[in-house]
Amino acid sequence: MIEVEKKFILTPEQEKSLIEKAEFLGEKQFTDTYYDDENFSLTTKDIWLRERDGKYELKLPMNESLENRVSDQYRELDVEDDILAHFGARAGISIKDFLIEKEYKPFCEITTTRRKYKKEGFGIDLDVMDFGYTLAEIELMTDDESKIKEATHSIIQFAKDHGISPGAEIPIRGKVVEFLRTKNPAHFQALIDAKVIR
Ligand code: V4E
Repeated sequence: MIEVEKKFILTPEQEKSLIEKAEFLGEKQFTDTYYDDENFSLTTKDIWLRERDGKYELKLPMNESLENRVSDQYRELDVEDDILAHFGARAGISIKDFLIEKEYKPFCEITTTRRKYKKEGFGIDLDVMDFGYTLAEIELMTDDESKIKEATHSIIQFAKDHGISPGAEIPIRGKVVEFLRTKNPAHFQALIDAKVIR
């Protein structure tokens, strides 16, 4: 299954409309630490390596090239051996030693409080971050890469039904991008130069 998701910044009224009659699935808090080297070798290729509450996860772009990106879809690896294999790490090395060898260091730490809801088959995540940023994500599962566009369209329609217009001309900044914009302008600029963000 492929998770198609779209981020939104909501007004209190839009949030109220979205969660009205939605099923509340629970609240959780997690802390993410993101890693890269001093040349931003990973993130300028749109590769995101993080430790979430002690568990390593890697998000890889599904687009063929940054210039030809068809959607903001990522492939996710959450098994340490798969992550190490992706990087071609030598056999038997621990992920901690691999990070040291590659000089991948933490560049961002974010604690998120997430409330999860379900409504009409759509997943809704309301995220509040510890650095004063809030985001909503609407998600839909699909079983086929060819249906990503269709799923994205359904998400946009669902949002519109709740008075939320996506504003396609300005992509919503994810939490890490917003963190870098405010706290590490040099890294933020490197992502713009690499066309990972605009
Ligand atoms: C994919 C990505 C980053 C990694 C963080 O991903 P995100 O979905 O924002 O985090 P989160 O906590 O919601 O993960 P989940 O719990 O759903 O697994 S950091 C930047 N990106 C990509 C990105 C981009 N290319 N452009 C913009 C404007 N924002 C984000």
